[in-house]
Amino acid sequence: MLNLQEHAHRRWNPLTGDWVVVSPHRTRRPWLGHVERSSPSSAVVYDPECYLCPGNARAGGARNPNYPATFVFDNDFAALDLRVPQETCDLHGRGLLRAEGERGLCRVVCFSPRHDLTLPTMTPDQIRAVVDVWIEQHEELAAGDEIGYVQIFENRGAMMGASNPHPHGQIWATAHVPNEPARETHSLAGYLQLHSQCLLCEYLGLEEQARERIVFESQHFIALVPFWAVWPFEVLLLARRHFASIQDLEKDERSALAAALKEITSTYNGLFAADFPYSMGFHGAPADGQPHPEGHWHAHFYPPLLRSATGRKFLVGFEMLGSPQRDITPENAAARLREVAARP
Ligand code: H2U
Ligand code: ZN
Repeated sequence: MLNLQEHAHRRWNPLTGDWVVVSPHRTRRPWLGHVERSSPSSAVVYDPECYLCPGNARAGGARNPNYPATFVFDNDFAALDLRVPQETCDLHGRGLLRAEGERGLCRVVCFSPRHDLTLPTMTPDQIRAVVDVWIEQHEELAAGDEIGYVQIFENRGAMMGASNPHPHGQIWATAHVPNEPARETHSLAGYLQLHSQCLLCEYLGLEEQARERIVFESQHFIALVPFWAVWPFEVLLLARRHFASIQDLEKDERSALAAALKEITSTYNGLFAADFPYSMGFHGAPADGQPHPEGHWHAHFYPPLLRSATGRKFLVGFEMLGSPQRDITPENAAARLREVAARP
């Protein structure tokens, strides 16, 4: 009989339709990597060289105000703008070389004026202010006629491409729905049509029964290592209530989200006693003005670390050319995170 803690197998991601190969027996193989110390987090409250600190100059001549809490600005090196022609083209007319103009906006969100803070070291109230800014930004950007999706995210740590330790995230608002939320929306809509149920509400219920992959729970949120996780310590943060957009978060849910973000990032930092890099972001319904009964708002955390503060997982070789693969099972990863989360 197939034993998911022992035999090689593949697991299906119902949100994307992808498969991930799991090889639990390989965790017993000898490992030749070694544990190094990671660079300590920034100790200075203000860095005169930082382009995100209050009062400092940014590239392109703008200067940041002396902001007391959060600060949002248009990215000086925006990948997208609103002026491109909304045209499609099909080079040679064979349907193979297709392209279309992509309009959009890119913003940077400073979470705090303090250069040395991070989500795990900010207070829940300070993070709540960031949640409020994300909601305001989503409201403003999603209301734009030309915007079809608003992607809020944070890259943390040089390993994940963050350019600066100053606590900040980004928002990209695009005319088209990007690949990942488009696939999720398609799967969620298909499931609703077939089962008259929300895929993620059902999944949440199954995880509550199984209790194998939960990292922590609160009144409004549940954080778990999904059954189909690709990254070793990937976390899916699910809202308990069924709603489609970050704009639907009620007051107590906003505070609960702030608390959950602090909990997840603190747990990550506790795992290898070091600053834990990750990309995190929110998925909700497209901003197309349509009702999205299938949408169930959630956050994904994709951290690259595997064995230590410097030992990362690479998605190369078979993973680039075939399917993603993992050794440590999601159940095992959840147990390790749960242990850290439970520490006083
Ligand atoms: P990341 O650390 O996630 O790369 O985000 C920082 C963003 O800040 C990055 O997208 C922008 C970069 O384009 N930036 C400015 O808008 N102005 C600057 O003066 C430097 C960096
Ligand atoms: Zn700074």
